[in-house]
Formats: sequence, structure tokens, C-alpha cells
Amino acid sequence: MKVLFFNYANYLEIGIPGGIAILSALLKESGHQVRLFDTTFLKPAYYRRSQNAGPAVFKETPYTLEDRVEDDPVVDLKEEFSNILKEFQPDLLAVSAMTTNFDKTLDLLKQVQPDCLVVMGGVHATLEPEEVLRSEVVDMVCIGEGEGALVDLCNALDAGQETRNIPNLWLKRNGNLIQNTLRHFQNLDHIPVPDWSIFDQRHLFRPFEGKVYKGSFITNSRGCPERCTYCVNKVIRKTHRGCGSYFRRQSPQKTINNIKTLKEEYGATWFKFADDTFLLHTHAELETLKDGLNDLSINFGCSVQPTTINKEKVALAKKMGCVAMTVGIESGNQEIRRKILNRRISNQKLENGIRTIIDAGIRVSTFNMIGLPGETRENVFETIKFNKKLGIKAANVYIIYPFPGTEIAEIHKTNYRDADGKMISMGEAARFNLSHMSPAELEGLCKTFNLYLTLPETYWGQIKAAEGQDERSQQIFQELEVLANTFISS
Ligand code: B12
Ligand code: SF4
Repeated sequence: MKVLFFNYANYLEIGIPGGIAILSALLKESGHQVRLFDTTFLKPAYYRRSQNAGPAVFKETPYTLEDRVEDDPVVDLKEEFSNILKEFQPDLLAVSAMTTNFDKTLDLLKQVQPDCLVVMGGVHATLEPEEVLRSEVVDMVCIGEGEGALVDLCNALDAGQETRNIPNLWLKRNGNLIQNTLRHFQNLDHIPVPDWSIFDQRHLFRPFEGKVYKGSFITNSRGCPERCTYCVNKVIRKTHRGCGSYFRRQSPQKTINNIKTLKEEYGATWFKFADDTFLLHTHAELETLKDGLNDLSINFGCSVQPTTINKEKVALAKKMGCVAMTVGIESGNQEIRRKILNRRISNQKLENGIRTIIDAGIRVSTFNMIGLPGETRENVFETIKFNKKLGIKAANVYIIYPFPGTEIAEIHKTNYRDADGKMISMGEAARFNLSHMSPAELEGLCKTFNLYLTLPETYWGQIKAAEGQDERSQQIFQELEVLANTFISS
């Protein structure tokens, strides 16, 4: 069987999608031929080299990703996709999509009208299978994990067998929707080493502290035991009732072997654990991981759920090569966190946790959301001040986007499609209008959040003037950004 994977990513939004990499390895193990159509490095006509690389949290490196694409020609996505379809003649097009890239994925599929079977998996297919199947270019969707489903599908197609009863797959047959049952959750020790070979190797570009390393995302657990109101995990857990324990960990030995192989085969020494929360592994598991990873001398970053932070685990992570941790603060207001987001940790514990990481010499970046239901401008400043108090230099800030099925979307009856059926993009999230701030004020605060964080309060009057979208505000914004860079690097 010839299988073509399709990943729609924005230009230069690098990072190997873990799902495709694992599925590719599995299909190859089963004797199928695999190729990939990935838009990450297909240069669009609108691309211009950036003048300002943003706040210089990362030290300058000998070369940048933009240097590495300098000589690439501008190409047309439809033409590139049609060419690979014509040349490879796949039997199956295996598409992966999140909610955020679903429409763009579908647009391109409609443009090329592949004449083979099309199966779509990933987060969006899991959350909205019926919507995905309504599209005439998609024949099947995979709900949840794809390992068993995709291998079974390809093997059955190869052998000319019936494909209508494969667990985790929903499909259309003679105008009917066939909804197969869900299979038991995947055992993470039974999956192969991710196949990074089908990806453009520039995906492995990893600048850190003035050096360029090679590496990408890796996971050693799946699921999350928390139930935050804005997170898709709660939805996925609910749809998978009866499929086993939602939160699963891989054995340390398997993770160590995977990393060893990725180091040997691709020269990877910098990894980002994409697990929802890395420190949920037991002390004993972390000890074993430490012993194995020490021999491999790798660096890695990971996300940690604040309630899981303790001194011993952080120290173990540090010893095994952890140099950066990302922690979700989300809101500096404890009541908003608890009542609106269902994140049950006090400000004091959150602060202690983050200080534990900083004290261990691990760099911390935070995730923050604004525009939360009922939130005021003052609340946003509580979040800014909370980050500031901790000396955070890298804060990721987003206007909340209620993803389909999440509790927050249901309570507030939001729709991620507007009246014309067009998907509201992440960049337009202020349109959900859940807070006490106007969309313009929210966008201004989102734009300037890191200026407020970095520059002393004496500048806050000027920063406020930079919140607007008019020319003058933009000019002030640019001047302050330059100034903020000097504060960060000093
Ligand atoms: C690494 C990561 C990224 C990477 C790589 C993306 C990628 N395609 O994997 C990068 C940095 C690019 C990224 C970006 C963003 N991400 Co992200 N990301 C993740 C993260 C942390 C891990 C993904 C992963 O590797 N999982 C492990 C693999 C094994 O699981 P998987 O991808 O789901 O694949 C399995 C199944 O889904 C299925 N499957 C997947 N594809 C296919 C295809 C076929 C044919 C089949 C049959 C099955 C199948 O089988 C796989 C194996 O079981 C997830 C959280 C999570 N835990 O999944 C968020 C997550 C996917 N991201 C999310 C978001 C919101 C974003 C951003 C919008 C963030 C932002 N504000 O900018 C952007 C959007 C980018 C865009 N252009 O649209 C949300 C998506 C919500 C949604 N409804 O879509 C998630 C779920 C985080 C969350 N909890 O909210 N992300
Ligand atoms: S802790 Fe993070 S991954 Fe877990 S449910 Fe909450 S937001 Fe989702």
C-alpha cells in the first residue's frame, strides 16, 4: 500500500508532528510505503524575511531558520500537492489536523481533489468527526489514537478485505454514517521509535542559548489527569469512557531507547517533551530516566502541571538534562483560575512551584490566557504582575479560544464558526468576547503583555499608548520593543 501523509502547517512553524511520525514508523513496519506532503517549508509568495526577530530571549545563533530557507524558491501549494499525488499515486491519503488548521487543510484537499481514499485523524477529527465527514473530500475519520486503526485499515485495503468494522474509524457508506466502537487505549511501550526521516530535516532546527542543536518533539505519556474547563483533554477523556486509563506513561527504558535511536539516526540532542505534564512520572521512573538519559547527554524542555512540581522531581529532571520548563499560570487571579478554569492551585503554591524550578537553574517560560469569562483589565494586570514578580522573561500569552466540546465553549455557547461558517482563527479570538474588555482592548493587551512584563512600571503609561492599532501606537510599540530587548539581554 502507498500511503501519503498530509500535514498543513504555517510556513516555518517547525516541529515534527508526533502523531504522523509514529504512524509512519508503524506503517513501514507493516510493509507499507510512506511519503509525506508537508507545507512547513513550502515558501509562499507573501513571505518576507523578518526585520525584527522579536524579543531576544534566545541569544543570537550562528545562523537562523530564515538563513536556511533563503535560497528556497517560492512555490504554489496546490501545484506541489498535485505533483506529489501524480508522482506517488497513493492508495490512501492520511491527513492529520488540529482545529486551527482544519479549514486550510480542507481547502487544499478540495483544490487537488485526490482520487484515492482519504482518512483524517488528529485532534479535530476526534472532537468533530461528523463535521469532518460532512466534507465530500474525506471518506473516513479516525477518532482518538490512530495506531491500531491506521494499520488495520492499510492491511485490510492491501488484502482487499472489508474495512467497515475497524474500531476508531467512522466512515460513510452509501449515504450512511458508520460509527465503529473505540478500541482500548494504546500501550505506549508498544509503539515504535518515531519516524523523522520523512520530514524535511530543517524541522530539527533547535536554537538554544546561542547554539543550534538538532531535535524535535517527543512524548513519553499521553493524556492528563486534570480537568481544566478550556482543555480538549476533558472532552477526549469523556468520549473515550471505557477505553482504559486515560493518563498513561511509557516505561523509562522505552523512552531512553527511543531517544538513543533518534540521537544516533538524526544527531538529535535537544528534545521537547510534548507531554501535557512531564513530572507526573513517579520518582522511581524519573530516577531510571535520569540514569539512562545521563549517558546520552541530551538537553530537553518540557511542560509541567504546577501541582506536580516538587524539589526532588525538579532536581531529577535537571540531572537528566532538563534546561527549560513551561508552566501554565493562565491567570494571576486565583479565583478566576479556580472558578472559571478549574485549576485548583493557590497563588502561593504556584509561586513556590515556579521558584523551585528557577532555583534549580532551569529556565521557566509561562503560559497565560487573557479575555477569560468575566475578566477585567485589572485581572490581566494581576497576571502580568504575577509573572513579573517571578522575573519571568518568556511569557506566552493567548486570548482564550474556546475549542469545540470544551466546557468553556459549552457554558458560554460559543461557536468557533461565524455566521458565514468561516472558522474564527486563533488571531481573531477576541471576537468571542467573553470578558469585560472590548476586543480592541484585549488585542492591545495581548500585543503589549510582554512589554508590561519586561519594562519597569515607569514605562507603563507609554506602553498603554502602544496598545492601539493606529500608526502612532505601532511606532511607539516598535520603539518599546527595541528597548525591551535591551532589558532582556542585560
Ligand atoms: C507538539 C504540539 C504542537 C506542535 C506540533 C503540532 C503537531 N501537529 O503535532 C506545534 C508547536 C506546531 C503546535 C502548534 C499549535 N498547537 Co499544538 N500541540 C502539540 C501537543 C503538545 C503535542 C502533539 C503531539 O505530538 N501529540 C502526541 C501524538 C502521538 O498525538 P496526536 O498528534 O494527537 O496523534 C495521535 C492521534 O491524534 C491520531 N492521529 C493524528 N493524526 C492522524 C492522522 C491519521 C490519518 C490518523 C488515522 C490518525 C491520526 O493518531 C496519533 C497517534 O495515536 C498537543 C497536545 C497533546 N497532548 O496532543 C498540542 C495541541 C494539539 N495543540 C494545540 C494548539 C491549540 C496549538 C496552537 C493553536 C497553539 C498556538 N496558540 O499557537 C498551534 C496551532 C498550529 C497551527 N498551525 O494550527 C491544541 C489543539 C486544540 C485543537 N482543538 O485543535 C492541543 C491539543 C493542546 C491543547 N491541549 O489544547 N502544537
Ligand atoms: S493541566 Fe493542561 S493538559 Fe491537563 S487538562 Fe489542564 S490544560 Fe489540559
